[in-house]
Amino acid sequence: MQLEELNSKFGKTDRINFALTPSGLIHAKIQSNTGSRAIIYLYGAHLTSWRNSSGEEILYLSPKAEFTAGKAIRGGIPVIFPQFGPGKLPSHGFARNKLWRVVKSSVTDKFTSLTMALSHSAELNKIWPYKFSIEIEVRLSSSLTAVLRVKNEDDKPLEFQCALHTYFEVSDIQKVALKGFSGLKFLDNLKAKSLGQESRSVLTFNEEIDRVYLNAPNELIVEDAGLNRSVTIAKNNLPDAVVWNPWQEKGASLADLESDGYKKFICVETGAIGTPVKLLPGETFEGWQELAMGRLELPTSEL
Ligand code: TA6
Repeated sequence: MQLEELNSKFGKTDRINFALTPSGLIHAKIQSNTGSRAIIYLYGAHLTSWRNSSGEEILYLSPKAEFTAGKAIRGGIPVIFPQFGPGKLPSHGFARNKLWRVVKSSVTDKFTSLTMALSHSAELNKIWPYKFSIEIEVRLSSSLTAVLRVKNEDDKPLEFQCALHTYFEVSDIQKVALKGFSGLKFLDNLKAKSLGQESRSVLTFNEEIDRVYLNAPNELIVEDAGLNRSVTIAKNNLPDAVVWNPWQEKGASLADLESDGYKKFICVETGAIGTPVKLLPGETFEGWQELAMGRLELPTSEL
């Protein structure tokens, strides 16, 4: 669908606007009634920016991110489907590297929402022979919600993994603390997916981490002492939470990450990974995450 048609069908005055970017990709700029803003590309249905009403950016987007077909945008919230990590399909599946279509937009006094969808096709059938549709609904108010829905359009069972691979911008990775992971079992991608158990009540970082925490609580917290900022992650039906930072050596090996870029983000990714989702013909999966930004409770000594 061309730009003019997108804006005439789904644009909403100053709340939802589609534009062509220098890379040739189209994105939507959306704004809530509270003044928060977000940017979502049709490519990958990829959220690349979320700013609160004060204009503070909360997601990390690499300055070296590539906006070219076939390459995932480094940062923001890549949509991971139907496979997490390496496997029969290219790593992290195909959804983040495909052009999605806009299917719905709405503006209410509570939020601005935009829904994009991707369906099975002859091209995809060659690598993943299942009839499906996936959609992501982004809802922006003072918080940012992403709802994932997958429908089995086939006459046989459908099995998949999915995740919202969120990159949070931070002041310095060594000033970040994550809460909600205490006691969780995890698959350690740095040790051939060996099973471990988290003993810490607060996760802090001084080396590479790449763990799929299984059956995580439906509320997790990202704290950044450098920005005096906390982001609460609420989730539903996305049981697992991946924590990833490549640290210096692996970070330097990523061509689309700035040098020392590892210092500026932490990935906390909600998803259904440890136990793939199974849908019978006609069944639909729905999972969502809601991100809400707040300020850290300053210790009384600093008040
Ligand atoms: O976030 C977990 C992870 O699977 C890591 O192992 C790392 O590969 C990361 O995703 C980024 O993957 P990408 O394919 O986007 O470079």
